[in-house]
Amino acid sequence: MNIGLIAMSGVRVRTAELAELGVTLPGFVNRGTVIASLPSLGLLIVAALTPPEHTVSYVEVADVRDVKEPPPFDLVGISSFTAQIGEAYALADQYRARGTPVVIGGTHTTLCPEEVLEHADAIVCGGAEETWPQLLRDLEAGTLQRRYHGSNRGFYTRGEPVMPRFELLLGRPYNRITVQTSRGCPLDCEFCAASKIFTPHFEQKPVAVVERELQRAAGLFDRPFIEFADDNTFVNPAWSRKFLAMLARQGLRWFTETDLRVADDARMPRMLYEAGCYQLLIGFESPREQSLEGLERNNWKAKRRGHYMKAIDRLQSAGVTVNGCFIVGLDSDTPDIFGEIRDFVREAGLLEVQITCLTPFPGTRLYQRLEREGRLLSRRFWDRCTLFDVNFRPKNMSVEELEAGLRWLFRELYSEDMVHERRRHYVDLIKALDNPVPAAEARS
Ligand code: B12
Ligand code: SF4
Repeated sequence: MNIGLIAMSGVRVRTAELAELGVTLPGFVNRGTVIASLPSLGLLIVAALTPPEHTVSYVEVADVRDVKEPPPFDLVGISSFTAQIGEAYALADQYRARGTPVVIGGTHTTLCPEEVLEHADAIVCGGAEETWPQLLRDLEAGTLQRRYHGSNRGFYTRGEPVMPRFELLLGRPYNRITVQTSRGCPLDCEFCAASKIFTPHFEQKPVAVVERELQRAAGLFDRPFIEFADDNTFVNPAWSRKFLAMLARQGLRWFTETDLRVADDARMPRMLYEAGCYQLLIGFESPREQSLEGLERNNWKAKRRGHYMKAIDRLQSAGVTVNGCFIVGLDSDTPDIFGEIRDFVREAGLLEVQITCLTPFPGTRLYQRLEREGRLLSRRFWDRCTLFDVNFRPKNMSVEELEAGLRWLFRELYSEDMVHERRRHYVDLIKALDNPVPAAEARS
């Protein structure tokens, strides 16, 4: 079979004023350009799970309106996120109208299987591992099922490790190549719509398997910048030390997402730096302790609030930049929160910052609670699940105050002056290092 694997790509903001800021503010444009070109690792894994008798093409669609004549395939597999699911459906409907069978998998499918079934011949909830080869056999035998439930555990312990087919990306301009080291997260945020939704237990790849993937990517691309597509990389100290020792041998630069415990061990920041870590993205969520209360069942982040400043300083003074993430619109947030976040970011000297709006993704505990409390602005707002558009009534401010506050904060934090201030701060930190690693100057 000639199989087309289609990734919905690019980043989205719906509110016009915010979209406008997104293309004018230097700090926002930089990050947007970097991440918008990330490939779909999920589909590279699906491609790797496809037996060799089939031909696989990897296609990216940034805007479905640009697809005038979808390329012909015998089978189409589409990966789904919530924000672009309407576009994925439009594409799926076109293929099905021509008689091409369509399979949809990925995050939104796992969250809203019934809805996705209306636009697909079959859906895959959870990971593709173990189900995709079976699905292909069923299709060829004329016994395709409507639903397949992929693995939700044992990704890295059952069977041969799957090597994503990075070679399908050759010839395209990517700023970063994604590699995954873990799925799931030991924390339990009410709003979480990441890999935890189908991997309830945190699972990590053996370091040797990650090493093989990195070497494969490095063999195909010239000194690739690696973005680890993890939700929380540095959870297990023994694994982390082994992982960093391996990375230090690769000479690669990389970025990942993790939580604050990464700074608990005083030796860790230097190890990260020497292993090529350019940036850690850490969800601080809020500088206000009350706003952190109740975010996860055991209040992990609220209990850590007192360590925020020290942890940031520890990491950044070792040359590792911290991208601090803050969510606005939490239940204890009042209109003062925007100024508090701006002041925290400046006081902490954070080298990068990401502000998002609390987002009730369908299928999450947050969606269910806000629906119960009658606070959703509409029942179906999937194209606005961008992390920047407001879709609910905040508890202690109006929708308009939240939107205006978000815009104000963007202008404060992503302006040219602030971006320069952060760059200068980074250069000063690197200069102050006792023994900078040679790659330091090349990092931007
Ligand atoms: C890389 C990434 C991107 C890349 C996506 C590249 C791409 N086309 O895939 C870019 C930068 C483009 C991107 C954009 C956006 N992203 Co993003 N992104 C991620 C990130 C960091 C990693 C995803 C990843 O690679 N996972 C690893 C792979 C292996 O897992 P997987 O994709 O789930 O694939 C497995 C299964 O789902 C399944 N599967 C997946 N697809 C398919 C298809 C078929 C046919 C089958 C059979 C199986 C299958 O099999 C795979 C292997 O087991 C996650 C956060 C995270 N840590 O997960 C956020 C995340 C996915 N993004 C998110 C969001 C919100 C966005 C944006 C809306 C941001 C914005 N404002 O624009 C856009 C939406 C883009 C869109 N197309 O709709 C949310 C999505 C939540 C949701 N319910 O949709 C996440 C979870 C982050 C979060 N904060 O919660 N993102
Ligand atoms: S820290 Fe991130 S990945 Fe972990 S549960 Fe919270 S939102 Fe999900």
